[in-house]
Amino acid sequence: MTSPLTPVLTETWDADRSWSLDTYRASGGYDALEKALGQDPGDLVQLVKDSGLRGRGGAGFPTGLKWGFLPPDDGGPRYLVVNADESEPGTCKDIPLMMASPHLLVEGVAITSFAIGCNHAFIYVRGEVLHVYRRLLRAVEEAYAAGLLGKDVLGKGYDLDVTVHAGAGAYICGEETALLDSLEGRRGQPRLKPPFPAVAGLYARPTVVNNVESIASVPSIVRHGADWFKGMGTERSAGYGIFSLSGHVKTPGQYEAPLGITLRELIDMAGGMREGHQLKFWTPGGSSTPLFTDEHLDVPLDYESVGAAGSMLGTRALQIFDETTCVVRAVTRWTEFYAHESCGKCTPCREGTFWLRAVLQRVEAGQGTQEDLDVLLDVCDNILGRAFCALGDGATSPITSSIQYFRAEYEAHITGGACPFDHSKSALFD
Ligand code: L3W
Repeated sequence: MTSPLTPVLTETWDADRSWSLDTYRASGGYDALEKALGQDPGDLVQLVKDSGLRGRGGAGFPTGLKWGFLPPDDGGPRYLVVNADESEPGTCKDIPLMMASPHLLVEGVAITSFAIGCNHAFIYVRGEVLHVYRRLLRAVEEAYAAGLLGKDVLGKGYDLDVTVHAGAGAYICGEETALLDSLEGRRGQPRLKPPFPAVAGLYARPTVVNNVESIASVPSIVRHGADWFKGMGTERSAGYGIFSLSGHVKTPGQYEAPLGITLRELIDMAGGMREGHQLKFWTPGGSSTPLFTDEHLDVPLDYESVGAAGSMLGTRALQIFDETTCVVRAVTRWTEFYAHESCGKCTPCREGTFWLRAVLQRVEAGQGTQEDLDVLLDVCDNILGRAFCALGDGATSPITSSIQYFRAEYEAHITGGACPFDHSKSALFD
């Protein structure tokens, strides 16, 4: 693991038994909780607002503002739910963070819960990653035993219970309201918004839902202050984040860096592209964000710049492909994923992803027609903005952007009657 520029979240990842309470405390772990418990909760919310921290799960919504949306205390329960259902293709930041430094998340949960007046927090972790679930359970157990959770946390008169919950492995449960339904014991499907979870969330009570990395960023903000955090990144995209680099780079992995860094700089940190190969296309934030090409190597990876260049920063899942990769094959694989994971609640996504998959499989196999490209764009147009949640829109992003940048490659499949690539050379979508 390399963390060349801002090793904050990843600071202790390489330490011996980095996941243990002893190691975490040796590097100042839980000092921020002690500091926070001596402050006014409202001041903590203001601190996070002032820091400019924006949600690290994909949408980039200001974290402090979200906390501030909770209605005034009515004496009933309010909840914090951590979205640890990392499933966006290419995204691999929350899982390594929870494996390497689970106490950073637990400390963030405790500080956030205190700030928003919550006495019961939940961490909803993706079902397939049993090892992460076990590691979190162990960390929570250690924290209870050390008086960092439970009754009278650190003797400051504040009570907090934390429940770690494993889902059953569905991409839709990363959508915050589907996650809440699943946590309540129902089939995970998105709810109509508004009301937003801040007003009516878990068990219809006020609930803050935040991504793992957002919550894990809170202890450092409490420790060092809002100005320190704002001093990194760009004016409107403050701070640092974990960029997951995968695919055709020499050293794939997690690179923690300030927002606003470019792919060119990150590829350098990752040792460059595979020897003798050039960048062809990449995803800035997972497969749900429009593709970029080698023209976009110098786009600053912050919310504004990536948006202005026609994509989304999303989860900072940088999947990198060189010229040996067939873009039609890559997009077909992603579309198979979306069709499989569509929850079926709304017609545009359920039916649309079914047909997108069928048409793409035909085109990829060299059995498509020119008309199929119009059909693909037309189906995408009928999903975009009409699906019940963001997952439908996300399914269209790789298709429309790849046709925009690589139409000739689609046409080569159609006119040549076969895929022109030798997939063994890319070795990513065999
Ligand atoms: C109260 C208002 N709260 C907005 C809250 C809302 C949510 C947050 C962002 O999609 C993206 C998506 C994927 N009062 C509010 C309010 N909120 N207005 O702010 O909301 P929103 O609707 O902008 O986004 P979202 O539905 O949370 C998330 C993209 O992330 N993505 C996918 C990520 C997938 C994972 C995963 O695998 N688990 O993270 C990748 O880029 O396309 O655009 O909390 O309640 N007036």
